[in-house]
Amino acid sequence: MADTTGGIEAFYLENRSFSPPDSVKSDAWITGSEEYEQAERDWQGYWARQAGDLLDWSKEWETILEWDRPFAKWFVGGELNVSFNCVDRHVASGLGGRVAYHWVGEPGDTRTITYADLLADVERFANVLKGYGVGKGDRVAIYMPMIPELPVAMLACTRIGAVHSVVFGGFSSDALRDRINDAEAKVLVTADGGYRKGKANLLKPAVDLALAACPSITDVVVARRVGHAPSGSEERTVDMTDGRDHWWDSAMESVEASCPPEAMGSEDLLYLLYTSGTTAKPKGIMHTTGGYLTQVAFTHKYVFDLHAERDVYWCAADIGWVTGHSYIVYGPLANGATSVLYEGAPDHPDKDRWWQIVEDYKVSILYCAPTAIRACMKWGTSYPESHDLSSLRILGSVGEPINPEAWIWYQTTIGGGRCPVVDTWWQTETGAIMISPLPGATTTKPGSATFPLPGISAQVVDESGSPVSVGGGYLTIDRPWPSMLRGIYKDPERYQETYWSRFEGRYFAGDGAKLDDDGYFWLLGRVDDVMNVSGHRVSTTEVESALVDHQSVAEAAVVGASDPVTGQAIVAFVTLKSAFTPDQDHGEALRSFVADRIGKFGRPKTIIFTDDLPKTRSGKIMRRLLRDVAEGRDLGDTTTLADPGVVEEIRARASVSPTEE
Ligand code: 7RM
Repeated sequence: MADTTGGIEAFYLENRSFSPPDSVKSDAWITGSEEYEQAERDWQGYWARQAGDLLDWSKEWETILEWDRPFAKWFVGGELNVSFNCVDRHVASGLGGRVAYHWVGEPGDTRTITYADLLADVERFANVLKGYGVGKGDRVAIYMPMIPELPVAMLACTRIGAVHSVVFGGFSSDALRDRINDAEAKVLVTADGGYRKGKANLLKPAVDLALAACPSITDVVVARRVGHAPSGSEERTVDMTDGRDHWWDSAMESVEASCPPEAMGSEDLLYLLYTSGTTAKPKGIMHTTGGYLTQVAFTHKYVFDLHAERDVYWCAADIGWVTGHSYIVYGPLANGATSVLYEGAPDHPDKDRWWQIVEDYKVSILYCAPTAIRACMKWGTSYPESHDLSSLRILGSVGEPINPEAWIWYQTTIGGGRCPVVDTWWQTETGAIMISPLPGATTTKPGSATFPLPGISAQVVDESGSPVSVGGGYLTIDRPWPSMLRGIYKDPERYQETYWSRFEGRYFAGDGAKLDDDGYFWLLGRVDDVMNVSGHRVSTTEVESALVDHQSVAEAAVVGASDPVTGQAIVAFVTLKSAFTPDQDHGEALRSFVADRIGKFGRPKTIIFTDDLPKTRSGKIMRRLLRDVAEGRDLGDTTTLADPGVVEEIRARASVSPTEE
């Protein structure tokens, strides 16, 4: 991770703080502290007001909140439909011609999808799903690139009350298989592939491999993306299994055009999203309907100061992660926003691709991860400087701590010094933004996520769970919020144990944080065994268990080492069984083995072979030491080691290990 502790104070002293310019203040939705005070006086009433103001309900709720810790139910008795709120109501109020998505394919092809287009597609696809027997509560797995069919498939599920489980397109077939099986999904929606870094990344072969061991799947819908290159010149054959696999376009032609939305209970399951925990088994995070949509709509409107009639909003995440669920699909659509949806990489065909898109579409709100900002910094200012970025008004950051240097570069080089930067802290589990400045209201400090939003109650606590008023500790939340996870699918004990047991009466987020003298929150990164690579969560245990599944591996320990661009990089220490030779080729073989198990993003950047791992006398691997070795630091206290010599040996090896380019 980039430096987030020692240097901050010094940096902050030089750069002071940034107050929103008057141009933002003049029409900002929230301009003062009254909003926070109001929300504090009656936080349940505050959320109820948001739910009523921002959403259309077909039936009013009876109870705002039922809280039987750690199980929350929001807006109990209320009914609504998510696709109706995201699409129909905008069309009905005369906004059918408004663009929902300016879609940009990586090869340069584009599509414009209005709210009326979206409605037509969602209704038809809902009928396609119904045709395969999908009904309320059934799970639908979605494994797709960033093409318009992806939000259409998600919204179609919500229209008929089916539960989607989107699996990021970068996951391997094994990871896809495990997620489908845990959710017992009935239907899989996919595509033949997608474009990334100039190449067609094929998905269907991975799907076929996975489905050999997914007994619950009866039907597969395949959208065409790479089967025909945009030029029409390149043909690809895609294996289709008779009776199981259906092309998206022919399926859409053979169904009725209209499909009425189902009224869903506020607490009906909306989606599952699998996320890495501290064990090898991913957790199916459950989000429900009314509270989730309330908080994503609320945060999308106020954190980004959205004025839907004139803003062009771009969240450069992938829909396969929670950021895309909440801030590419549900938040922006609930608010009737116009978004950019981009398929590919930021450096294809050249390193100015993002800035070209900002210029072409006059993007006014940009939301991305610090890892992308740091990559752009590394590429140099000439790329952004050769484009007109004057349309930008608000800049957002998410996924990792943003170091002050990157914050300031973002604010000045990209934002021209006039745009507030909103550093938004939240998690798959929180569903929506929890800690963030409000542009127009909050004076920011470079590198701080500032304060919990109105209605949110977060504290930094010490080892014993007592709140600290200044200084470092553990980030916790002490009362329910509307978009909070409702649990882990099929595992209520793990939910309680993982999130609500470390500190009495508190949700523990897994993050360290610090409060400064002014009460500003500074996020310090994970305190558990979860790595953060380019804003993607990867569990050390998950990578370790993939490695030890390889026939040659005796033992493996994985750590996240600081990386100037990706935040953390995965470094694996591997002990081979004696019949195998630790060399460069073998390192490559292990890296691709892990890529097959988890996906390319979970592949170790470096593998260090060692005859032994440093362990405490009780046999616990000393990760802190391994991290020190991986980061080339001096070793601290090694006296609790069973065999201190091991570290020196590992250190000698670290300098000759195979490392990615
Ligand atoms: C939205 C998302 C969650 C973890 C979280 C943190 C880290 C996210 C920030 C951040 C510092 C931020 N969901 N994190 N946002 N750290 N400042 N603004 O990323 O479930 O994939 O990851 O990401 O460690 O616990 S996630």
